[in-house]
This record gives sequence, structure tokens and C-alpha cells, in this order.
Amino acid sequence: MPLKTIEGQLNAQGLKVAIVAARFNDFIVDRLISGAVDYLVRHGGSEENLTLVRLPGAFELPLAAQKLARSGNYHGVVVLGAVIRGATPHFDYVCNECAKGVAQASMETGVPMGFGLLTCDSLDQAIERAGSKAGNKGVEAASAMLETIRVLEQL
Ligand code: INI
Repeated sequence: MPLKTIEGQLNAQGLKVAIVAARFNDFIVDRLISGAVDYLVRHGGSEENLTLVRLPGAFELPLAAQKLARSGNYHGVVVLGAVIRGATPHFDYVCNECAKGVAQASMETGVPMGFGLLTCDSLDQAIERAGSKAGNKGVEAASAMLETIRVLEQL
């Protein structure tokens, strides 16, 4: 007997998406934004249906993501930022709060959110993940959000 399987088509046509991005480390985050936009447009989305919201840092991203999701105006949200470890434990607080907040906002609103927060030990690691050696995590976050939207439509 064939296994009943539900999967999402990677088709962004007609989807309204908010991209919530930090200004901190903007030279990295801008690459993540470009990757996410390029991915969505190449998968049938249109730039008119995309809204970019900029916030100071990763810590501020979840609240904006939650408000956008609650508005009912978006099928999904892509959260983008880059946290690079410094000499103090600040890194851990910012990363943890952002991850926790985005997960909570997505669960609470039922709106799929792609989590594209780089959490790196060095600038080199961030560069590698923003469109070079290790791919582009903005693309991955947009793809994960898109797939989740299309799966949830069928559940
Ligand atoms: N925010 C980031 O997005 N990335 C970082 O690397 C970072 N560091 O290292 O401090 C960072 N801090 C700012 C934080 O997100 C808040 O904007 C700030 O604490 C004000 O609330």
C-alpha cells in the first residue's frame, strides 16, 4: 500500500511574505535579504507581494514578526539577522531570545516563519553563510517558510 505523503510544492505564486531583518551587521544581513528575495521571485513570487521590515538587532525581530503575523496580511514571515560572538555572553542572550521569540510567535499565530538568524563565532563564518562557501541562509529560510506554508495548506 502506498504511503500517504503530504508535501509542499515550492511555488510562491500569490503569496504575501514579510521579511523582517536586523540592521546590525547589515553588510551580512543585506546578503541574506537578497538571497531570500531572489529565491521567492525565482519560485513564482512577485516583489509587489514582499514587504521588508528593518529592526535594530536580532533581539527586536520576534516582536515585529509576531505583529506582522497577527495582522493577517501575510502568508509567511522570513526572519533574518546575524549575531557574531564577542567577548561577553551578550551573544547567547540575543540568539536565545530571538530563536525563542520567533518560535513562540509562529506557534501562537499559526503563521509559518523561516528562521534565518546566523549565529557565528567569527565574521568569516558569517560571510561563508551569506552567499559564499556555505550557501545563503536567507535562501534556506525563505525555502523553509515556503515549504511549510504549502504543507500547512493541506493539513
Ligand atoms: N544584534 C544583532 O543582530 N547581531 C549582533 O551580533 C549583536 N551583538 O553582537 O550585540 C546584536 N546586538 C543588538 C541586539 O540585537 C539589540 O538590538 C540591542 O541589545 C538593543 O535592544
